[in-house]
Amino acid sequence: MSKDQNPIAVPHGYRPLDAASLPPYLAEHPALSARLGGGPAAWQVDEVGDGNLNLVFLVHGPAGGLCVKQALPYVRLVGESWPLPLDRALFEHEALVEHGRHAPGLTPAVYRFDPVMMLTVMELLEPHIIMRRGMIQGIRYPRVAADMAEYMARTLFFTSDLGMGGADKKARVALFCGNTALCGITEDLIFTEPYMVHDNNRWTSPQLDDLAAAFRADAPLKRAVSRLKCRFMGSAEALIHGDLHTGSIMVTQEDTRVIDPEFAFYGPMGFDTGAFVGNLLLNYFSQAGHATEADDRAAYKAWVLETVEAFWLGFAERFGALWAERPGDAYPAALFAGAEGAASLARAREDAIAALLTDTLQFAGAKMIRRILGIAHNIDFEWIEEPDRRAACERPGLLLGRELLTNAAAYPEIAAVTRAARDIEARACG
Ligand code: SR1
Ligand code: MG
Repeated sequence: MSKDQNPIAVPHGYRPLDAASLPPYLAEHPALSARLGGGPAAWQVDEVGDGNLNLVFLVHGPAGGLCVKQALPYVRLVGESWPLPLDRALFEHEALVEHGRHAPGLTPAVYRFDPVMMLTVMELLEPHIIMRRGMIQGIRYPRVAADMAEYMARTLFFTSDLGMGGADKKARVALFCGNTALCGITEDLIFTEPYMVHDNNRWTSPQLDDLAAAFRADAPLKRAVSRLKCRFMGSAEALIHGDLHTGSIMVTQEDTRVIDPEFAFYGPMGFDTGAFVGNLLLNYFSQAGHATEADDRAAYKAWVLETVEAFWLGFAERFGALWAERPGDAYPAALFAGAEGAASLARAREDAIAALLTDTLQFAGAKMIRRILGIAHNIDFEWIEEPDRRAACERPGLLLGRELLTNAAAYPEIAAVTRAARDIEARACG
């Protein structure tokens, strides 16, 4: 489709900004100018968007900084031949504000949303870096497991039927139902394309041709991923971030912030927890590709798996505690009176969290496979230049992804998953 045929609705007055046009735009808004200090001539603007979809500007002034994210009417990764609705910026803003309310201090502050320019002006996070980039360098983040456990426990619990009233929740479900284009991307790119011949797919070839072909012919795997796709499409459990990989997390040693919830909608909680776990596991497998003579990355790999375990155990504990403190409409207190009732409700909580671990592992598996066989890859692997070395890291990632997707119930404890990661890697290298 050419640019002229692009059917995306563009609000009157919308124009993509650049380093020259952003300062005059910001100067029109006194509250924003005041944060920067001085005038437009003194503001340094850098466009740093390295994601797949948007423009991202970092602006520095004499008194402070801002981050500006603007939606483009097409997929940046591909170009104008792939149109994409601008209203994703609206859903992102709604989710940023709501998740920020439920998980204070774990998202960037939002200063302004412009529904014509489809841009959000946010707190400039400095000296934070994208977690994925830090992990590739082998940097440990001591807070990240607990912070991500807290973020997901709070955002998922308080937007679910466990933590809010039924009528309010249905109104929020209705609002986020409009984010169909971004849900469609996930449905196609994660749950469908990697399992078929498709122009969008790519992998390290010819090294992984055998596994790509085997997955396309794998009936149990295709049944499992299709069941999961159906869960993704039909389970309005909570307001999920929708793209919670390690590229959507900004970190320092002391601070963790979750950014970029433009894929947000009411979906299965395990999609968020699984995205985080799956991307940690992918990083684990990539470490051998970043090892040097001076650092074999063995200690860092152990830290990555400790982080997987600490995240899940922390999440389960915090989610269960919120539920115990604040029983909502879905499990009415009237049904669980007295000591026997309390024990029965505790059992219900344990069962639900155990089921959520199974969902988490299945979604983690799907996320791992799509980043190796689908259109959008991770720099954890992409930055391993030598194809044989890269494929040797990707192969165990694919194998564990398949195992989690098809056999998640065999992993009732998170420690069994980290053990499987070590075993699969050892077998692939042995
Ligand atoms: C065409 S968009 C590809 C991917 O980028 C985003 O980060 C999402 O993960 C999406 O699937
Ligand atoms: Mg993103």
